[in-house]
Amino acid sequence: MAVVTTSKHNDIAIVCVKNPPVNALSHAVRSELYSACENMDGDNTVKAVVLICDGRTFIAGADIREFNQAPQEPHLPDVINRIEAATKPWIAAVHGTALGGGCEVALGCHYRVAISSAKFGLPEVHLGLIPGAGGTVRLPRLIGTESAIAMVTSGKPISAQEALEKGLVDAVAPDENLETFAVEFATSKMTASLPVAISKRPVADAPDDAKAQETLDGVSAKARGQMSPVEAAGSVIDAGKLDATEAFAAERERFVRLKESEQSAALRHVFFAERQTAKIAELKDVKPKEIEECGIVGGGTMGAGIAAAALLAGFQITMLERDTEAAEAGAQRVRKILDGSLSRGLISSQQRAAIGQAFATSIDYTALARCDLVIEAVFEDMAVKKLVFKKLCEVCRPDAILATNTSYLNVNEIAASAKNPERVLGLHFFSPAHIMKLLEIVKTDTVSDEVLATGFALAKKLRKVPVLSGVCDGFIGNRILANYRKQCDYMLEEGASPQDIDTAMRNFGMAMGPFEMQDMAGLDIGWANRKRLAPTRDPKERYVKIADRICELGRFGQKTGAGWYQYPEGSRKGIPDPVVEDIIKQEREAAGIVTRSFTMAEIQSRILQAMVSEGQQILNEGIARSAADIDMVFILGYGFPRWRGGPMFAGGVRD
Ligand code: 3H9
Repeated sequence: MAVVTTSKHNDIAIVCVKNPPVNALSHAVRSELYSACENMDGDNTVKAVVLICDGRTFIAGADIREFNQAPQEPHLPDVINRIEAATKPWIAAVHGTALGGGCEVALGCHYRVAISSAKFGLPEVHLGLIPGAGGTVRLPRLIGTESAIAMVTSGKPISAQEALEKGLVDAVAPDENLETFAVEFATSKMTASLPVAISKRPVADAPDDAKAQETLDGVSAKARGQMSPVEAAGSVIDAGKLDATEAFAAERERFVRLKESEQSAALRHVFFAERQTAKIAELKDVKPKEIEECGIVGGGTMGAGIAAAALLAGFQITMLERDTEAAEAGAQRVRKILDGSLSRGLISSQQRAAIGQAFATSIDYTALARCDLVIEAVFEDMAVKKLVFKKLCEVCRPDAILATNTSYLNVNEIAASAKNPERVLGLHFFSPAHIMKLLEIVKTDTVSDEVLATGFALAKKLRKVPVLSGVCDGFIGNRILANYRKQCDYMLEEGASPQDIDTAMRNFGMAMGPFEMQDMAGLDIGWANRKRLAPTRDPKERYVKIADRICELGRFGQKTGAGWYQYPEGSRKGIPDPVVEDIIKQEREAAGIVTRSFTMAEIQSRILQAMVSEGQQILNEGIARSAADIDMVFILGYGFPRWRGGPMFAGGVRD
């Protein structure tokens, strides 16, 4: 079946791409587009051409699945150059998202029109690539170097209105009737002479060497080890120095080199992994329950974050607290998040008002009687959780779904304490819950498929990435994290300092080092957890006491002004602390360890190995479905560098 079709509207030809789901530029699309171009040039009855797409979007880019195969002619740059060289005007008519190669095709056209909801972007950096079909050459010639660098390095799409203001788009349709608008536009241009091809125009604001270097340094610092943003900026800068032919060749060289890189392989893996986590074969035909009203038990940081996330996704929320004071404090937290969303322009004032109406607090469990779903986010203690579930079972409908947000505790045990345990599951959010994209969905032995499917449907509505986990201490994420930390503690005892380890892991690309991360999150949570596990810990297991001793001094991290580091009044930047150094020294002596120094690579490798071997264990036990799922947990929940593909991918374990 043809993926590119042509029809006529008087003198205007309409070339339409139809390659669902996102009109990616597969080999067939490229070939047929090239032929369409030849045909249009040869057809005397055609005076102008509208390039439009069927379905939900304009071309969303090259077909990423073809990147692992040998490239086939015609290559995309040749197709786009052919469009640019056409003898009659081509008008790209854009709806949805013109991304990557799709945006580059639009740049090869002589004009671009769009509907107001359309977006334009060059997101190749997120795949470890740069635009490879003239994007970095044409874009600065059209909208200037600074805007072009912003687009190619951030990968963030811009709106049709912004594209119009920057000169990327020539006209925005007043309504959704894109084809009619584009045909009218084409008719108005069909007798005019063709505009100078974008590639033949000069770059008006090409930076001098000093400015170019300053830009590259800034991009490099922000990229924290990822190559593609730096290469993308470099390619735009080159485009200002070279003529188009040389610039195309230089861009192509960078693109091909990056396509073969480990970073791009990792980011492509992540692209597909992120879309696989919600595809659970057993749930394919299971209809989720309808959820409208939700209850949240607990208005602390976690409960408030979950409440805000659910309110922003359109749910009705009742937040339960133990007394009016706590309820008001919880409500304040929720309001602060919602007001933040308003001030950042994420919601309108009307939406803010409507969300306010959908939110209530209560100190009486019976207020949750009508809820379709209740999520408890109370103190991390089995007895407390069971008590909450007991009360929920008394007041909630027998079919209401009951979820626990526990990060470590045995959800099977919690479910067993409930009436109708088939409706109980774990929904493990990550803090701040209104921002973090990860949601671990914990499957108990008793949960029904319908309830599990509802968990996945809920994640979709909340715009989170759900990852299915079995029941074990800490589920996928915190269980691996515990081993990550254990390895850090071993190295501490063997001679590395907290700063050595933090620096090594930041250089590895982690958002934060493990010790500074603990200081930020609070050391007391981990301490309580270690105490909980103490009675069942194997006495033969190596146990490092340094963290416990720090906690015994009331040093719980930033919130107490000291933890692994000390924090001078009002500062979030920790400085090394002699008290901690002393404790470490004493514990090393007590353990009879002869200390040695560690290289950064050794620290990174030991930590990665610890994560991979625990991940492997988790796979063997069937706690995680796939190595890719584990990768997503660490990238989305723990700041693992995306460009390394996640711990399993980086450690060579691939599904
Ligand atoms: C590029 O263009 C390089 C050029 O510069 C140079 C070349 C020489 N290819 O995300 P969704 C699949 S690099 C293949 O769930 P949404 C996706 O896997 C490319 N497949 O939908 C999924 O499959 P499945 C630059 C693709 O509505 C299905 O389509 N472009 C591609 O939430 C639906 O996707 C990009 O990086 C693709 N390019 O979001 C854009 N894109 O159903 C990448 C999607 O089997 N794409 N699929 O799981 C996106 O950002 C989003 O998909 C988009 C739609 C916003 C378009």
